[in-house]
Order: sequence, then C-alpha cells, then structure tokens
Amino acid sequence: GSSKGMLYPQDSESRVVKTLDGMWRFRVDTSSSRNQSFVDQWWTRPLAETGPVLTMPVPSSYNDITVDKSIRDFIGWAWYDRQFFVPEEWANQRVVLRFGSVHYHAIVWVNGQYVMTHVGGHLPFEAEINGVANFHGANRVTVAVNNTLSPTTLPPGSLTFGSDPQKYPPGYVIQEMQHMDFFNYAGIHRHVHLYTTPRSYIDDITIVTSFNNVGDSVDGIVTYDITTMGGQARAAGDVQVAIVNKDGTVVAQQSNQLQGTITITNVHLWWPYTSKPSNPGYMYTLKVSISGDVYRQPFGVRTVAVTDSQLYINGRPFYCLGVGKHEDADIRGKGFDYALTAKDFNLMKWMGINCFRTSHYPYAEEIMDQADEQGIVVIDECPAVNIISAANMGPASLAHHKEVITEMIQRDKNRPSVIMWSVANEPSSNLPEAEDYFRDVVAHTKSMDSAHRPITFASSVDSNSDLVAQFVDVISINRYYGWYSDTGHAEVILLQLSTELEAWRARHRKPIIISEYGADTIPGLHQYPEFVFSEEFQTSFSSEYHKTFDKYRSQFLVGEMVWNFADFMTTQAIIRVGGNRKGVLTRQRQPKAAAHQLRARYVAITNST
Ligand code: GCB
Repeated sequence: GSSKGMLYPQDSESRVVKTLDGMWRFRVDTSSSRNQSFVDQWWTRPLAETGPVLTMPVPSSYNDITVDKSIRDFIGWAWYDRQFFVPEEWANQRVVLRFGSVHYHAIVWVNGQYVMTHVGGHLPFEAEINGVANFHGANRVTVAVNNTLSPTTLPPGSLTFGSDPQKYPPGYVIQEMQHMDFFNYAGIHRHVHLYTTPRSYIDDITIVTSFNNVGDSVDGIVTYDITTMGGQARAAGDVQVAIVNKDGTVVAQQSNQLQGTITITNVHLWWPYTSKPSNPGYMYTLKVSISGDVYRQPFGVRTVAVTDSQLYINGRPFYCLGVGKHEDADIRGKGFDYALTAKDFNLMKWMGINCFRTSHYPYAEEIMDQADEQGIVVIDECPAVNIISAANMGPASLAHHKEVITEMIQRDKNRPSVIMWSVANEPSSNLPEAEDYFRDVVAHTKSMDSAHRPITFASSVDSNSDLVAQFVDVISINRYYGWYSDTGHAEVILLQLSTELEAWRARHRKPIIISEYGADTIPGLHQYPEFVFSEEFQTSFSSEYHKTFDKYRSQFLVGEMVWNFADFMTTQAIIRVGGNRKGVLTRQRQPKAAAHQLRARYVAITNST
C-alpha cells in the first residue's frame, strides 16, 4: 500500500531529523504571462543563475519581509531554493523531505527533479527523496509557491483583472476574497525538515482513549493501531509497545500486536487547565518499537461527549471560555514562530482562556503541541472559510474539502486538546446546494475519526434559513449585534441575542457555542459615553454579550469565544484600519481594556465552578 501516515518528524534511536529552516533564496515571477518561470524552467538551475534573488527567511510569509509593495501584494508563482547536504551514512536509510505547510499550491524539486505537489496551504506534506538525492555532495531544493485562490480552493477566492484600459494599467489584478477577512499571506509558513527512518518503518499510529472508574481510582483504556511500511510481513514478536508516563516510567506494555488495547491503572486523565486538577494537560507517550524502528507518540487519556444540552470532557460538563485566533503577527505574517507561540499561550492562560478555535485553518503542529501539553482545548477548523456560492459547492470543491479534512484528521487525530472538528466558517448554509454538500462533508469527517469527536461549523445565517445545522453535534454561531447591525447600540444585544439563541434551540435541541462576537477597537481611543471603536465601547458591548451568556450558560450554551484574541492583518478595505481591530490584544500582544475585562470574567467563572 502507499504511505498515509503524517507522524511528526522525530529523533529516536532509529531516526534523525535535520532542519532546512533558515535563509533561502527567493524571487517572484512578475512576467506578464505570470508563468515565465515555468517556460524558463527555473528549477533546473540555482535560482541565482536565472536572475536576481532576495534573501527570504523560512519559515515566514514573504509578504512583509521586504519594503516592496509588489511583493507584499504579489499574486502568482513565487520561487524559493537553497542548498543542503545529506550525510553519506543516510544512504541506507529512507530520507524524507517534509514541509509543515506552504501556502497555497506548492511544487517541489530536488536537484532539478520533480518530487511532489501539494494543494492546500495549512497542512504538512512529504516525500521520500532517496531517488533524487546526492549523498556525496551538495543538493538543491526548489519550491514554487502559488497563492492564487480559485472558486475550488479552500479558502475559495477569485482573480479580477482590470481589463478596461481607460481605467487600469496593464497587468492590474486583484484577488477577491469576499468573506475571507484575513490577509492572504503566502510562502513557506512552517518548518522544513529532512528526516530519516529505517527502510522498514512505522508509518502511522492511531490512539483512541477512554477510562473506567474502578472504586476510587480510574483505569485508562488505550486502544492503538499501528501501520508499518516498507518491510516484509514481520514476525509479530518484533512489535513492542510501551506506555511511558510524564516522569519517564513505563506504566504498561504489550508485545506482539500491531493493534491492541492497554490498560493504565490509576491513570492521570488529560484535563483542561481550568478544571482545577493537579495535573492539567497530562501527556503520556506510546513508545512503539518494531524491527529496529522506534517512534514515541504523545497522547492523553480523556473522553469527549455531547448530549442535547451539554458538552463533557471526562464526564464533567465543560464550558468553553474561549477565543478565536489567527496565525498572524508583524513581519512574519503567518510564519510559525516559537516566541510568538509561547507568548500567546502565556497570554491565554493569563486571561483564563481554556479553549480556542483554529479560525480559519489548521494551525502549526508546534502550536497544537502546546495546546496538548498546557491543557488548552481546541476546536480544530479546516480552511473552509468563504464558501459563499454554489460555485464553491460543486464536485471539485467537495472532493478537495474532503481531502483537506482527511489530512487534518490524519495529522491531529491523536491530540487530546482537539475535542471537536469545525468543517467550515460561515458558509452560505442557506443555499439549497449546501444541504447535500455538507451532509457529505460531515459524514466524511465522522468516518475519518476513529475517536468520533463531535462536529460543528460556525454559522452566520439565521436558524430558519440554515440547512446544515441538522448534521452537526454542536451549533456554533458568529454574531455581531450592535456592530454590523444597529451599530453602536449595545442596548439591543441582550434582546436580539436571546431571541436568536432561543430560535436555534427551538429548531435544534443541540448545545450551542457563540463562536464569535466582537467590536473593532483602536487601543488608546477613549470616548465616553461609549462610541464605536473606543475601548469603552468594546467593554460595554462585551458586557451585554456576557449578560446574555450568563442567562443561557446553565441551560444549553456550552461556550463563548470572543473575536478575536489579537488584532490581525486583512486585505485593504474601507472597514479595516490597519487590519481587523477586534482583538482584545493588539497585534503586538498588548492588552486593551477588553483583555482585562475578559480576564476578570473568565477567572471568576473558573473559580466559581
Ligand atoms: C466573521 C468572520 C471573521 C471576521 C469577523 C469580522 O464573522 O468569521 O473571519 O474577521 O466576522 O470581524 O468581521
């Protein structure tokens, strides 16, 4: 069979990881055909030999690195290359080249030879390169990246050319993204790794957990399924599986089975950090050894369940004190950054946030690792934002949407932090086409996840015209009363949001999360009585939402998520001043008054439960 695993690259007794992060060479294809780089076959020689090159950091978006507006706003093929070496002693190993993500469409060559293509900007892809690598001298990797969105990409978008010569200079083109309210940052956004495995290797590990109460203690039940590749059918005696706790002690083990169930007596369950257990985010490791290959898969033991009015983690009701986020920061755009990641988790915990949604695409694996380890719950959203017309719901869109969900679940299935999948953000779920489309998307998502996590999507249409909520387990709604409607009138919020919540509840007996509410706010702008864009407005507006949440919190409301954790960049638009300013933090992660307000609320709720 063909490889399907997407295990994170890891050093072990049998594996070596080397990073290809750093400064790469870079050039954009500015030809009028937008395709001259392919005519001239830029991958056949070092980029520096086919024209001038810039220095480009990896990982990072390329947009904000230079002082050139045409690179910031570039649409089309951008090219990267760099040199690397493969140690001679790796020649008898399997050598894999892996990209954490490249936005959007990527083609990779090694030493001028085609290696792989990937479509979709937020998930990892990899290929074995033994056949094209040079083990006795320098190698070159070339990556072509295209950020052009089309009606069938996720997110969808389209190009509009300024064809009227009276109005537009030659080559004028803009990318229309309608309801995609974030800058279409592009480039090699996450780590690039070169790693080895033995020829016969562990390809994939799937872990599903539950537990039993045994008197006063709890037994964890760990079901695992290992797939291997590249070897002869091996003797079952080659398989060793051990569960190692946080202190490094082996607490259970099993031999001879690629699939099995192991019990951990007196288990430490994985809890969100606001649940006041002694050990939030408790992670175990499943150490798998098979015929000389060793891989250590982290996991946590916890359950998730949904009833018609509650969400449970480990059998206890969980209320999401949440936030919508973005991968977004000055200079690096959507490039992964360890310092930013650590700061964001510290800020989330400072504010008492126990949950975030990966609005509006899967985040970097290193971010997800922190959620697992620190006990922050995640609603894992696929990049299906801006599905706004029937043209985005055809067979090609559907096939790609399912493929992206497959990749997302493949990557994140073992993460205890992930308690729910979000299959879309604000699709036009009122269109007749949406019903069949999302029936299929949701069924596919269910079928891919052995852990059967609940499914949601973030809705912007009203409960009467929506055709998709019938398929999901939890209803998430994004609402902007007092902002996009009745602007400035916070006094309508309690009434309008209550009416709305009750209408959804009457139509579907399902738990509800408010997955977005928020108001753009310029830090330092003060106006009293409160007026839109002032810090006073953001807090008084939020208070009205909070009052409404408190009314329904003990009933069927299972979470609230402010939009947004921090200010973030968008396309240029007259309603966006330096991007979207709905952050409770600035883009530089400094608190507005609303951050202190949120913190007081979340901490008080946590302390009272
Ligand atoms: C939404 C979208 C989000 C936007 C937000 C806004 O409903 O889901 O992507 O940024 O509204 O601020 O308009």
